Amino acid sequence: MGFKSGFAIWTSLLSLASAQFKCSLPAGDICAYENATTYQAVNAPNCTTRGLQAFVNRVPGLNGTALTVPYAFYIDSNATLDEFTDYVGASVFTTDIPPVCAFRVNGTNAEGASWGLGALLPTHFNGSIMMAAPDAGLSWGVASAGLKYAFATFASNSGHDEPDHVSGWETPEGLVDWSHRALHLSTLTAKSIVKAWYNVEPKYSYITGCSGGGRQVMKSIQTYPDDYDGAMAGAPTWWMTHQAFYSVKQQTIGGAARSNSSIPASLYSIIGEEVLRQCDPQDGLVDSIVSRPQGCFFNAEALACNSTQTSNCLTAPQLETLQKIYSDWATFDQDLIYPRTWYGSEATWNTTFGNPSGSWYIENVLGIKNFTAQDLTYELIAEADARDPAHANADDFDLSPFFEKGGRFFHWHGMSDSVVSPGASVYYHNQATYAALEKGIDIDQHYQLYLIPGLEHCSGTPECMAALWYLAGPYQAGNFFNFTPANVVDNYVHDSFLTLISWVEGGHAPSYMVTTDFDDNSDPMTLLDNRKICPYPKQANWTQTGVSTHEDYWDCIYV
Ligand SMILES: *[C@@H]1O[C@H](CO)[C@@H](O)[C@H](O)[C@H]1NC(C)=O
Ligand SMILES: *[C@@H]1O[C@H](CO)[C@@H](O)[C@H](O)[C@H]1NC(C)=O
Ligand SMILES: *[C@@H]1O[C@H](CO)[C@@H](O)[C@H](O)[C@H]1NC(C)=O
Ligand SMILES: *[C@@H]1O[C@H](CO)[C@@H](O)[C@H](O)[C@H]1NC(C)=O
Ligand SMILES: *[C@@H]1O[C@H](CO)[C@@H](O)[C@H](O)[C@H]1NC(C)=O
Ligand SMILES: *[C@@H]1O[C@H](CO)[C@@H](O)[C@H](O)[C@H]1NC(C)=O
Ligand SMILES: *[C@@H]1O[C@H](CO)[C@@H](O)[C@H](O)[C@H]1NC(C)=O
Ligand SMILES: *[C@@H]1O[C@H](CO)[C@@H](O)[C@H](O)[C@H]1NC(C)=O
Ligand SMILES: *[C@@H]1O[C@H](CO)[C@@H](O)[C@H](O)[C@H]1NC(C)=O
Ligand SMILES: *[C@@H]1O[C@H](CO)[C@@H](O)[C@H](O)[C@H]1NC(C)=O
Ligand SMILES: *[C@@H]1O[C@H](CO)[C@@H](O)[C@H](O)[C@H]1NC(C)=O
Ligand SMILES: [Ca+2]
Repeated sequence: MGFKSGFAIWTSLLSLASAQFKCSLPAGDICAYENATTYQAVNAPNCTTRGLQAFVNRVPGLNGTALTVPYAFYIDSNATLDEFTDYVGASVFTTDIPPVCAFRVNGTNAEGASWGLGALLPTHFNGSIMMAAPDAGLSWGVASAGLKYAFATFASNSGHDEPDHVSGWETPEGLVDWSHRALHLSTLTAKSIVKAWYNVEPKYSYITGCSGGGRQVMKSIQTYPDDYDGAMAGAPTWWMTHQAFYSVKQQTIGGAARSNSSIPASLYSIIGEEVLRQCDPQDGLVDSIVSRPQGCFFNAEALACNSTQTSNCLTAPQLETLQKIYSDWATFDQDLIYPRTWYGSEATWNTTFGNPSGSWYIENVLGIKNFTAQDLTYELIAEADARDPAHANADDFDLSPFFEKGGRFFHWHGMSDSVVSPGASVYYHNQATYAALEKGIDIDQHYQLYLIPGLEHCSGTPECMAALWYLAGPYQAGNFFNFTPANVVDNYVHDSFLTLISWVEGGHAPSYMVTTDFDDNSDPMTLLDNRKICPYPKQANWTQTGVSTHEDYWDCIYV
């Protein structure tokens, strides 16, 4: 069927959304997706490698890019889904999705770019698309979780399939692809495919990602403000040059392994328990969660060894190391190099502190081979900033081009993240606020930052805290669970992605979000409780007029 004749059929096939997009909000609340118009896949080819190849060959608007389709699967049941996930190794691909054609496209163009695009095109979609930002390879799990919203969904590979730390991709062109170009070209390819497939221009475009994917999201809205309308970035590694040196700093902060100043990993949980003992009540509620690590006065002496306590305690040189861990890293002039690790992140220190293991960015991107802690100097960081290969730092603080075309940016970060410091997100938000102020823009209407108490890097929480860290939305849902819990996803305050959609399409800037936790973190149907999280710099405070396990009894206040 040609694209032209498809148009006539499409106009006669406008149909209502299926009952699957059900909404259960109190009367008066926005629930745009209920009864939403959906569009049929009027021009869809047979979902085979051959059918898809013929289709992409004819997709207009790609200016002579070469597209190849290495594989395609039609998924109409959980059985075919298994076949597909086995093939692409996507362990958390969500089950119970609408029928989709799943395929990969490899693209190249004359400028030397190359990109891999994963596509999940349902037989009906509601006019909007979602991209899973590149992290390592194609994030099929995240893309699959976006199908819940009746979107056509995609994933980009940032130009290479292997994780970033596996070297081999860092050619000059590979660096540009990784920095921003592969995602941009994946986006243009996706939009052209959608237009040809459904005979309708994509209406709204969304993107989500965490960590390296969070950097890609930020780079996208900074470099190509027209690509997306709604962007969600978690724990972004936006400050690559400084992030990389901080990772080395973390590995060596206590000096040589087993020196008298190094803190053995066996003490991390003991430090974490003491932090919890002191900082938990300081936020106003003893609930095993450190909610205001920035405001905690921590007395590290409580951990000191003495004549009666000689084990499970810290010596004087170790206490000095601890002091360094909890302090911002700055130059002699007090310019910030990288923000400190926050109280309440100790449970993950075994992945970040100690164990010198090098840095792929310093070795393979900056090309400083056999880098060791002894080589670390301020001059080297300044040199890295000056070079910033392929300008991978997402450090443009002026988001006005994105704001002015109606773009909305939802930024989130866990307070218990020791991999990417939450302070790096605060720093970016502050700088972006100053840049917006200069242009007379009210930043809260366009960009909000949510710091989530007790959340580690992108997902998870320390065992001793059991904090509420789940904010739903495709990133967390698709990356960590293989299904989306229906009881969290149908309501826009409980699903951060619906919040973003309502913000973009309805102009409703959120005033808070809700996080959730579960009895059993591997089973998201076992909902335990909910709590408000607040747009920075506001913080959640229990009203004491009802249970602390329900979001209604929390306020967002300036502390
Ligand atoms: C969706 O349709 C049902 C049945 O017609 C109606 O009761 C409901 O109010 C509609 N929802 C919205 C958001 O328009
Ligand atoms: C799909 O495949 C069938 C059987 O091979 C063929 O008859 C049909 O023309 C194909 N349709 C499209 C749209 O390519
Ligand atoms: C093709 O060219 C048009 C016009 O210059 C441009 O807007 C579009 O982004 C290009 N598309 C790709 C995939 O390069
Ligand atoms: C094309 O896709 C396949 C995966 O099916 C991948 O192994 C291959 O490296 C890709 N080629 C390019 C140039 O990206
Ligand atoms: C697929 O699996 C989900 C979750 O396990 C289940 O709810 C659903 O009924 C299954 N769908 C089909 C078509 O078997
Ligand atoms: C598509 O669905 C989302 C939520 O699932 C909704 O907010 C949006 O309005 C829908 N878009 C269209 C064009 O119907
Ligand atoms: C720690 O080790 C250094 C170097 O070996 C030594 O000079 C210092 O006295 C030691 N400090 C303590 C408190 O043991
Ligand atoms: C020694 O340290 C432990 C805890 O580390 C503390 O409970 C105890 O009071 C201290 N004893 C003295 C004599 O300071
Ligand atoms: C780090 O510590 C946590 C909490 O004690 C534990 O669950 C995890 O397995 C440890 N990870 C490594 C790499 O040692
Ligand atoms: C780095 O170290 C490896 C072995 O440790 C050595 O073979 C190599 O020559 C070194 N490279 C440079 C550039 O010093
Ligand atoms: C938090 O709420 C409680 C109860 O309403 C109130 O007493 C307290 O002052 C609030 N905390 C702050 C920092 O405003
Ligand atoms: Ca607390």
